Amino acid sequence: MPDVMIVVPTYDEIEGLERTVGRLRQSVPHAELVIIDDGSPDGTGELADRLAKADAGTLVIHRTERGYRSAVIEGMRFAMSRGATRVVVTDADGSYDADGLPELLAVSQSGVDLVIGSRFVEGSDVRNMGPRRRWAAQIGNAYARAMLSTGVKDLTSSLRVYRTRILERIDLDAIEVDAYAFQIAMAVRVAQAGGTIAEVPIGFIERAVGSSKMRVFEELATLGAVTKWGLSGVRALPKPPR
Ligand SMILES: Nc1nc2c(ncn2[C@@H]2O[C@H](COP(=O)(O)OP(=O)(O)O)[C@@H](O)[C@H]2O)c(=O)[nH]1
Ligand SMILES: [Mg+2]
Repeated sequence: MPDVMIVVPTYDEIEGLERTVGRLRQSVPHAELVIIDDGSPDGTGELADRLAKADAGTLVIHRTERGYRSAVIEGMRFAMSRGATRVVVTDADGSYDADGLPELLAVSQSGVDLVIGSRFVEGSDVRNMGPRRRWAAQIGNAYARAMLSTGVKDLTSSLRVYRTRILERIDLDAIEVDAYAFQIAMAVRVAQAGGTIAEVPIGFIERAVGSSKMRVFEELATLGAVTKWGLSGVRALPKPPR
């Protein structure tokens, strides 16, 4: 039974998946890794099957439905069903440097409920992120910080380590938003469940292969969701890590 489960949602990631999985497995060999593929037309699912066949620590879930949020939640539930105490979620494109994962896991091990691999704290190393995406992420994060009264600098990072004990206390089905807003909603839920949140600086190199599945729509939807939450009094005030 693995203590740590790494969840990698994929949609059309045939170019980067093998390298990303290899780096994650190397960085944290004691963890299991599950790829959640939503019937990618480019053959990512078949590649995932080949990777799983070659490595007992790599697993695959094929889904017929499509969606980032539902894929991540399915991965979280799978991890919990296998008895993991920590769930890592990360992208298949390799943009979040897998070398930083052991440090995130060490912070998680010390008892922090949500550890965020942060692009926007001192010590982070962000490369190749075009000015538009960087600007959108920074403005979006500053707005969410102000609206939700939180000090978390990178609420939209998709490299995270959750303790399953906090996930068990969150009604995951009640989350209706997807993509970046889902990341923010999860931080809010962790805080509301009485959880602790810490940020650890990471290396981030914007994807060099394949293309982003997120659109301007997701950015605008995130601003809309944050505005709605902020005005209705939703706050993300995590307990500081001890
Ligand atoms: N299973 C699944 N994975 C998805 C879906 N949409 C995006 N992803 C994956 O989620 C991760 C983040 O998406 P990405 O396009 O890199 O977002 P960005 O980093 O914000 O540009 C990648 O591994 C994608 O392949 C989806 O609908 N289903
Ligand atoms: Mg990405």
